[in-house]
Formats: sequence, C-alpha cells, structure tokens
Amino acid sequence: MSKPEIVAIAPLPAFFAKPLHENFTVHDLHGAADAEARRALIAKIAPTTRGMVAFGGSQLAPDQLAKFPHLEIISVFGVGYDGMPLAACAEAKVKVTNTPDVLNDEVADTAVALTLMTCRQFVGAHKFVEAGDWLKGQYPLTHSLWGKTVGIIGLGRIGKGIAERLAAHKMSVAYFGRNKQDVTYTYYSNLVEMAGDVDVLIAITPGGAATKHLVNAAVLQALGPTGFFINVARGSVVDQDALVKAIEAGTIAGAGLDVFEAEPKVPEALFNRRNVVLLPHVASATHETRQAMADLAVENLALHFAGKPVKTLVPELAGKVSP
Ligand code: NAP
Ligand code: 8YV
Repeated sequence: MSKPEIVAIAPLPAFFAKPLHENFTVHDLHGAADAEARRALIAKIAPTTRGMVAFGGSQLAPDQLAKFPHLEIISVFGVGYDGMPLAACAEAKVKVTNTPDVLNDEVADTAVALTLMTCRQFVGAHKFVEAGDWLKGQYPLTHSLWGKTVGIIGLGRIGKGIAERLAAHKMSVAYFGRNKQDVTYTYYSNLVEMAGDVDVLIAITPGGAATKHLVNAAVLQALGPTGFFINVARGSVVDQDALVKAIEAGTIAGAGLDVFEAEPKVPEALFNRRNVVLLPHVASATHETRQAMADLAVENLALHFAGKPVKTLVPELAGKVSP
C-alpha cells in the first residue's frame, strides 16, 4: 500500500524528518527555492496531499489552506498553534493537532533561567569577565528574586510549572487570565493592576488575535522602573515598539525575551544592554524535549491515517471535526 502523502511547511530537523519519511511520502514545501518553485510544487502535490506538518510559529493563511483541497490533518510540532486558520480548518473538516504537556518542564525551566539571567545580569557579568573588566573593578550589584513577587500572564500548563519553580525561589506568585482558578496564588482580572503590584511580569499565554499587545505601554508603565518583563509566550503578546521605548527610557528595569514580533528579526535597540537578555526562541529546544514533541506529532499523524482518533486535537476544533 502506498504511504500517505504529507507536506512540510517548516524546516524538519533530522530526528523529526526520519520517522516522517519512514511512514509517509514527505513533500518539502519549506525548501522550495522561490515563489515559482512553490507554486509548481503545490500544483503537483495538492491533488494527493492529505497531511501537513507545521511548527508552533508557522503561519498558514486560509487561502494557503484552500490550495490543499484534500488535506485532512495538520500536525503542529509545538504547543502553540496561533498561526493556524482554525475557522477555515473547521469549515474544511481539517484536524489540527499540537504537542501539549511534553514541553512544560523545558519551557518552565527556560522561563526561570531567563528571569534569573535578566534580574541578576548574568550575561552582562559573563561579558564583563571576558572583556577583562574584572581586573579593573567589581561588577555592579543586581536584583534578587527571593522575597519579590512574580505576576504570571497565563497560568496554564507551562505557567503552573513556572509558578512552582519560582515559589521554590521564595517568590510570591500572582497570575492574570480570563478565569480565576482553584489555586492558592493571587488572582488579578486586571493586568495593569497586577503589573503595578509585581516585581517580575512573565508572559506565557497563547499568541494570536485574542492576546495581541496584551502587554502594552500602560502595562509597562505600571510595572515601573524597578520591574522586569519576561516573554516566553509569543512576540505578538507584547507591543514591541512600546517595550523598546520602555527599555530606552528606563520605564522598566529590564527584559528577558525568547520571542519577538518578527522573528528572527530582533530590534537592534535591544542589543548590548546589561538589563536585556535575548534568546532565539529556544525555550523548548533540547534534544530530549524536541524528540518528545516529534514523537507526539508523528503519533497524531499515524493515528489519523490508521483511522483512529488523534491524541491531541486542539480544543477549539472539538466537536467541529472528527477526532
Ligand atoms: P495553556 O495550558 O493553554 O495555558 C494558556 C494560559 O493562557 C491559560 O492559563 C489561559 O487562562 C491563558 N489565556 C489564554 N487566552 C488568554 C487571553 N486571551 N487573555 C489572557 N489569558 C489567556 O497553554 P500552555 O501549554 O501553557 O502554552 C502557553 C503558550 O506558551 C503557547 O500557546 C505558546 O504560545 C507559548 N509557548 C512558547 C514556547 C517558546 O518556545 N517560547 C514554547 C511553548 C509554548 P484563561 O483561560 O483563564 O484565560
Ligand atoms: C517551538 C513553541 O519552538 O511549542 C511552541 O509553541 O513555540 C516552541 O516549542 C516550536 O514549535 C518549534 O519551532
């Protein structure tokens, strides 16, 4: 029997490509040389392509989805799927799956590391040693986490992992979301109010229209000149121009950022500042976690093509497409 055909719209790392090629016929749309080559490849593969592989940060517009009229499933290699056209997928009965839970610990560890690196200026201190500046004097004092309050924007699977870890660092924990949860942490239904009460503000919500620029100039103003902002969610969650202005003006004390509005482009105004730490969207990027994500992404495709329910259909499509 011939293998089901799938199309990849993101670059596939070897450990993900291998099981995909073993189980499916994989068309590499991401690797197409130019727009003309993309058009030609789509024309060739669209009549027979039934599956798609995307990354958490991939963007697929409804008109791009429509180019694949026989598509049945999009398997996202990531927990976030804000770039997927869910309404169009529901309409076309295309399943979308993601990789929840398997990356919680990694992303929570990264958020804590980024918080420590930012508040304690460990990157600046490292550069200080390499520049030979220690021979001339001491590195300036930085800021503690213990005894301070963290406000988590999005106390979900990963947010809870961050909360547990930062509580162990002797921080008080508050959170903002649309719903108050059955937890002991302090709930805020108003983000500006929470930003005004905390020392560190961490974003870990989904991206997309509902959270676009949730962290705006007013939130940063409320966080204030002793407050730090950490983003491990999506670049779209913060108004990046307002953030750059806040850093330049000292409206906030510093920022630790794993995600940006136009990745991989990062505003140069944020470069070479002791109070800013920049990471290239690596919160889940370890061999162990990316393997677990790949395994789940492949499992969802295999289950679907075996005629079985997928393991992790995104909740917005429950009841709208067959599981
Ligand atoms: P989750 O379990 O679904 O948690 C999401 C949280 O965000 C929930 O607490 C939810 O609470 C809150 N939320 C959702 N929509 C909101 C809105 N419009 N306004 C305010 N709060 C909102 O998701 P997760 O697995 O923790 O992942 C969260 C996100 O982290 C992903 O979607 C992805 O964007 C990002 N992420 C980034 C990386 C990275 O590499 N940097 C890695 C993994 C994940 P309420 O429902 O009560 O509002
Ligand atoms: C990955 C992510 O970096 O899970 C997500 O939502 O953003 C990350 O874990 C991404 O999916 C792979 O590029």
